Amino acid sequence: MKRILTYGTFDLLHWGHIEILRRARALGDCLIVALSTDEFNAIKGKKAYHSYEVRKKMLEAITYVDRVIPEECWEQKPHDVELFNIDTVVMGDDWAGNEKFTKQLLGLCNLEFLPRTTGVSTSSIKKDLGLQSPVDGISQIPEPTLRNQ
Ligand code: C2G
Repeated sequence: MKRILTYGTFDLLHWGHIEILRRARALGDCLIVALSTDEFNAIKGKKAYHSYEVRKKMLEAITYVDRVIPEECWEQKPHDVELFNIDTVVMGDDWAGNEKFTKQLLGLCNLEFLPRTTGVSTSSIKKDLGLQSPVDGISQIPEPTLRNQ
């Protein structure tokens, strides 16, 4: 059983996210996604449009995703790889060579950086839709209510 792990914010889910998840899953038998929490996004300097809970529900609805776990800090990667017996960590190639991956994971598991899907990004969607963080004074549409059934 080859276990794959990837990390990200996955806000305003788009085709580029689906494509990295599809290709990551195709490299093994099971894909775990470590999803950045709202608190960790603040550390990353990102403000997601959707909350962690909404982003988690959306990822769990994707056929390529077998499990979603929280990503709470940069340093958790070696622990995640050991805990979940990961064969390969997969990221888009905007992370290629980044020490947050290479330094922490070399010798622990395989690392695959796959070409990013061009022409789409969460920031370009936000810009095109005129969605900016509340800091810019643009109010956000309230979060969708999550139903449990
Ligand atoms: N991605 C992609 N093509 C795009 C946009 C994103 O392949 N057009 C990939 C990114 O390379 C990343 C994943 O989709 O592997 C998730 O992207 P983000 O949600 O932007 O994740 P990021 O903010 O880069 O967080 O510890 C690592 C971080 O949590 C990664």
